[in-house]
Amino acid sequence: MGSLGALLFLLGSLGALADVCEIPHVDSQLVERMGQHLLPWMNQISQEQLNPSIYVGLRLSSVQAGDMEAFYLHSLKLKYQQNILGCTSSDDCKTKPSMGQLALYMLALRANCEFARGHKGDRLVSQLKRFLEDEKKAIGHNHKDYPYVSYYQYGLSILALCVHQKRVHDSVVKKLLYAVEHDQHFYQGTLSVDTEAMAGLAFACLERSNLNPNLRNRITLAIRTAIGKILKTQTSKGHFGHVYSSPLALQFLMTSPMRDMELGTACLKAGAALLAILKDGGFQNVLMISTLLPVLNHKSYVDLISPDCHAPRVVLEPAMEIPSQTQSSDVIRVTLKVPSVLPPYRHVIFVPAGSSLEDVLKKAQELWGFTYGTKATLSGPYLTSVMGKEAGEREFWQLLRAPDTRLLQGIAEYTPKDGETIELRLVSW
Ligand code: B12
Repeated sequence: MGSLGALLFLLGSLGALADVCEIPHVDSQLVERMGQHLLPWMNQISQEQLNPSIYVGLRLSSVQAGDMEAFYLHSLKLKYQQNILGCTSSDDCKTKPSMGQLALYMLALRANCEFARGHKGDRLVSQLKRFLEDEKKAIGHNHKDYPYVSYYQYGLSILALCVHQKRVHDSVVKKLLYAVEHDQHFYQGTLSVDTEAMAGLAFACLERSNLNPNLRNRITLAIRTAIGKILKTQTSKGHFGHVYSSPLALQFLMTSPMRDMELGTACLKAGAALLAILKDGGFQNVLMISTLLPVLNHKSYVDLISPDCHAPRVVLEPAMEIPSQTQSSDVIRVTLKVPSVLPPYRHVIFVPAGSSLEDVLKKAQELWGFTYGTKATLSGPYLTSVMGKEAGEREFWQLLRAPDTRLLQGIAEYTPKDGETIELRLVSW
């Protein structure tokens, strides 16, 4: 705490000098440690585990995975091109990637300095444009309805097409502009910093590439609006929203050419807070790490407009095997509560200290009549059903610590403390 205080004090004085968005100097060993977390994932090339975000994160970072990188991209191409081009029967189509996954794949191609060209490239681009048109229709003329998927993936898809210099119709961009102008990126009364930042990244790309000249002024204004809204979410600790929203927020804020003391100081503070958490080993999720690595290298997805594919990057060595720590024999008590089903479920579960929430759910399923289902996503296992009840359209099973604190991590990463009550609540979003 003492050293963080000193760091913040130092930044306070530095703040007087910072008027663009930068983060404090990052120790290269820390970056390497972050990168090493991704290496085991690069050996997992099953369809379900392949994650274009890992590839993008590494290519925009100061570290590299050597030959594994080319092989990983090759596996991504096999998966995505087969899914898009080879989708002849309805069975094949079931595994079709979502709009956002397709967009991330396009970012991965660009991260390797490739443009979507030729027959395969055209199919990709038209597929993504079709998705966007469908989303636009779902939002409706009066902007009052919701996209089928999310505004996050809407912004991500515009960004992906933009870095490939593919123009989308003004009407598609206008939906995202309206959403930023009219505070539509709020869920349960809180701004989704990630969604706002993704929209901001898309606008920053459109502004630089001038792909929609008729909307230029509106885009510039929306960027300022998004910056203002994100700055307002900064917590006393320094995070934008919270710790896991800060990486994408910083990517966006870093794209701003605006010289502004408030922005400069806010970024230094957010960067210092993030670095303190990294030093404590606070980031484990691969998706999070892959979003953070570009920030540590002062890059963002917008740099994929003209990526530097020859930038020197340090080759990562696999992390040294740390002798497995003697497992704590302590047992903790966690109460699992599900009020959204009839009869409501409530049980005390005993698990070894350090167990994840997923371990608690497994134990409850094994011994205490609990059932649940998950689906694999790029962020890890996502809870889809509880006690046989599937979350419906625009619903999800929210994870909370009683009485009412929303968890910031998913079931695979959150580790409950002794005596905690975890609630699974079916809510609309
Ligand atoms: C939109 C969104 C949601 C929507 C998803 C529904 C939808 N139709 O899109 C809703 C509101 C339901 C949601 C719920 C949750 N979310 Co959310 N979500 C996002 C957001 C903004 C975009 C996801 C996305 O589209 N990615 C792009 C596509 C291409 O990737 P994908 O893997 O195919 O996307 C799917 C998964 O991301 C999944 N998903 C969404 N959230 C989460 C969270 C976890 C932990 C997992 C495993 C999966 C998952 O839904 C997406 C659509 O199917 C991200 C922000 C981000 N930076 O990723 C946060 C984010 C992934 N969510 C987060 C969290 C914490 C949650 C919750 C755990 C919150 C809670 N306390 O309940 C729950 C999940 C609970 C569960 N049932 O397992 C965190 C995860 C942080 C971390 N440490 O890993 C993120 C990064 C936001 C943040 N900055 O904190 N989320």
